Amino acid sequence: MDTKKMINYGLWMLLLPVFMSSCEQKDTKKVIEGNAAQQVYVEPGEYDEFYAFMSGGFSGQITAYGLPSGRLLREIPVFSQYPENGYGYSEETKPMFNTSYGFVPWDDSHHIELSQTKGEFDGRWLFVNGNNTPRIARIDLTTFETVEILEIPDVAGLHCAPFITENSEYLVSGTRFSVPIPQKDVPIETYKENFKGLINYVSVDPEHGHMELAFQIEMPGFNYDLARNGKAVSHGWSFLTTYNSEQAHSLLEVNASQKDKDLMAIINWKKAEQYMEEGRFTERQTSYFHNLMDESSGIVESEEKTLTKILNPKDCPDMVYFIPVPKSPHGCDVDPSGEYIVGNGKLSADMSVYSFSKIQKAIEEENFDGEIDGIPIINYEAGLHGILKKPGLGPLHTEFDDKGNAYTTFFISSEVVKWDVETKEILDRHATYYSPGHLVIPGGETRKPDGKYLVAMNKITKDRYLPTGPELAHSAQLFDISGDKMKLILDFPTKGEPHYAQAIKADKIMPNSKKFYNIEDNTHPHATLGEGKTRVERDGNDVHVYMTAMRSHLAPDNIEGFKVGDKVYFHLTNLEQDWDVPHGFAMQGATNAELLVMPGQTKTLLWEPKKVGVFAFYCTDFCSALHQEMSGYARVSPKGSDVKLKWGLNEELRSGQQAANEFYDQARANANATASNN
Ligand SMILES: [Cu+2]
Repeated sequence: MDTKKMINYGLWMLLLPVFMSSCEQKDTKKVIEGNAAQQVYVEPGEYDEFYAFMSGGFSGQITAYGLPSGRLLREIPVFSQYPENGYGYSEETKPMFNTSYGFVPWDDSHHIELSQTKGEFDGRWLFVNGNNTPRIARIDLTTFETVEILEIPDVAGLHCAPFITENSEYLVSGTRFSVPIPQKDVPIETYKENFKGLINYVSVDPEHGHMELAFQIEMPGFNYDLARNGKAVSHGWSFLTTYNSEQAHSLLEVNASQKDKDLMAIINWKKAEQYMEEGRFTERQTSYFHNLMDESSGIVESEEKTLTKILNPKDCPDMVYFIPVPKSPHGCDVDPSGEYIVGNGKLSADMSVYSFSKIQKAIEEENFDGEIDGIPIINYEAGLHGILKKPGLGPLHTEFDDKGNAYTTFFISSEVVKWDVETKEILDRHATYYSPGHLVIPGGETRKPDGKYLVAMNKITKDRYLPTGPELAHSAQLFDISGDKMKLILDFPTKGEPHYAQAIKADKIMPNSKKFYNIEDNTHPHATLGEGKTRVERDGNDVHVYMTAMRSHLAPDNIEGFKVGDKVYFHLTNLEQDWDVPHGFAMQGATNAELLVMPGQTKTLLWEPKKVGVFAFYCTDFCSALHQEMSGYARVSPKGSDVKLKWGLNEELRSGQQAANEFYDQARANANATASNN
């Protein structure tokens, strides 16, 4: 096929879903079967059976839904600033976005991974990757808060992440775009000489969940796309699909689709651990950031790391292998037994299912077809369990139920196909509306799937909902998979562009959900643990307001003595000790966002007044019948004015504190005078 034909072919493949979806439009309203309404109806006051966590794609966030209702429970901010609660705007959380590139307040979140113990979800943490400025985040499932972000150095487009091992030993990731390592100024056409890939192993502390970059494996300059780790029999191994084994660097839709087969990387990480212990790694200077929240103060500490440890397959035999996988693979999924690995070639008519025991046998017998950069290529047929012949067009992802069945999404033919993993027999197929990417079955990537529901995450929405202008919400579709045939029972819109999701039984999370923060445990250095301790302190141009919130007032609520050019830090402590009573804080003209402070917590908003006058602040969260009264005034005087700090509540500006402050000002002036004399 010449290049022009290839381009036409590429265009045709792109347009196909649009044609197919418009042909199917007429039938889409008649696809509901059985008692769908009863199956998804959760009575008022009742809870859903599962939590489903969906990545937000270009929103950078995660959303939590209830299943089967499809009700949106919460958006969890992760990689993007979130004015709704001040995440990434408050002084405590700004450092969460520190990277080796500086402050990066947005990313593209793709793959959700729940923590696992013995191959089952344990409900402790949630991990998700940032695709663009490569990072991995951890969310604490007792608070639904992002508590940690670790940058991954020397990779680009961390799409292939953060896939977890069955006891949460590691989060495995691979670079989507190979780059010069270390970064340097070279012509792009020197790709083959200068560009390399890295596969990264991040360890997870079993007690606290803290992440650490354990080691990186140097790999050929391919594009590493998706991964899964072995489980049960294959525990200790990772499987990663790669594309662009052509090592093209331009017009990838054509140039990276030349070969009939790409490669799946197979890594023995137990062996890698052994080589690490033996010291067979090299160290390289680099830069990446580790941002960790202290959960008792709510303050994020940011640390730059400068060293990484690299394992090279050339020095570490029996650690990395390749096996061919049909044209432009995407998903790479391991069944609950750990024996079967499904490789989906986006541009291939068939799907390859590999057998872990056959792969092991081929390795033992050295049944290899050459090597790349010292990495043996396992003979394709030797590792194969079998081929699923023409199951559909554009296979992307596979999940599993608890009865030995696999479910694969087909982007181009817009359907989910159910098939038997052992016999490779196709059992059922059901249209989706339209063009599904990932799919999720609760526990579908673990050793214990719950084969009750399946959610297809569709990339194209078109006519499914009332139109909302050119941009439509992406769409999820819930299927009942408890019987022989899949039944479509619900459509619901989603936020951003969900890529992957994971769903977990609600009872694994609900009992541990935090209701409020104990105020006695608040170790924030600017906490105000009682209304009597509220005060305002000046330190040069920095002014610290120690403020409290309690239904229904902020203390102090009248503050004078701010000056143009000041940096005012409002440290607001919510003194409430009850569930569901956050207080908000918004300052007129502040150039960031509000704060939303949970009971028992302290959060800080920076305000830099630019104008003289009296400005209002107020609580933003409707907290009581007198919420509208929960407000105050801040007086701003000209730069250099001699208006002294005064603050108070109930118009009784505290003269005692005022006197104390004058004394403090005088002491500071004396100290400054002494300092400048020396
Ligand atoms: Cu309030």
